[in-house]
Amino acid sequence: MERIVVDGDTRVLVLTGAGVSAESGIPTFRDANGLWENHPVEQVASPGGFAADPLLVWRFYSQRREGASRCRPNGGHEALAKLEAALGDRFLLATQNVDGLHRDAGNTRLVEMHGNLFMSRCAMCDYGPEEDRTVYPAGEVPGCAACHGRGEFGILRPHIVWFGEALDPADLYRIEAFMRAAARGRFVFLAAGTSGVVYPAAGLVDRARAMGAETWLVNLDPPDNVGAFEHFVRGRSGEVLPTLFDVV
Ligand code: BV8
Repeated sequence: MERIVVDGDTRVLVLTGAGVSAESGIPTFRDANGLWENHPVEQVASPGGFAADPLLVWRFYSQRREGASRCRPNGGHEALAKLEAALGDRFLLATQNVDGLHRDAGNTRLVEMHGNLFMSRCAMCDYGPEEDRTVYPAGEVPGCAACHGRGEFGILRPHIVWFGEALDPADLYRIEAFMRAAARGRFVFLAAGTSGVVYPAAGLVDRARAMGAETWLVNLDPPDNVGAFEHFVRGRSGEVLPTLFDVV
């Protein structure tokens, strides 16, 4: 297997998707019987879907909270935490995953581009985002205590970026700033476990390549955008990532 040699002048930006958590037991989105199989995206992961049926959306996210709370990081998560420990500020991890497993594995130089399953905020006022690991029973939509304290009616929503919602500009700025610094030396961009379908995350490889990055993809099978990468390592990220890097 090809390996990525990382010397003192190399900065590494990693983008992960649902495939990195698959070996921890978290269902992916687009594989057969994936998460979206049972629910049309618009219904459970869009502002319109939440406005139309907050009960259904909270049931969908409560089920995912319940499932994810039983899952642990796998060898792929651990390899990325080890790489951050070796590289320090020459490493940044941008994840599309909302399961929190990169945090559990020890990554701190982490951008959770699509939010976090275990955080909630008020859909009406500026309360939150706060940690919230509650699995709400079917038929219950959590209210916002801050709103209620003012005699208003507000409900909580998952702190997740839904389709049609903008990502946090501060997150995008942090990734861009890292890429610009990386472009001044040797810049390695690695994507792992992602079908490269969802933007703007899927556009990162194009931006990195335009800035001179060496581009790598680790994926179970070649996604539609495999051609955007110079190197493609086919396999399970939990098996490939632990031996992919040679830090010199
Ligand atoms: C926005 C939270 C604008 C929900 C998610 C161009 C530019 C900008 C936007 C767009 C654009 N074109 C279209 C859009 C709109 C849209 C979009 O991209 N749509 C797609 C479907 C075409 N984008 C948006 O709406 C974004 N917002 O751009 O807003 C804007 C600007 C200003 C003002 C207002 C609006 C928001 C996107 C975020 C959506 N939220 N998640 C939730 O999680 O509940 S996206 C969702 O898909 C997940 O986060 C997931 O991570 C993400 C991507 O999926 P993947 O992670 O890649 O997972 P997938 O299952 O697809 O693939 C897994 C891969 O792993 C597979 O290839 C499989 O083979 C592989 N694999 C499996 N096992 C393993 C493995 N690989 C290795 N090892 C294994 N063991």
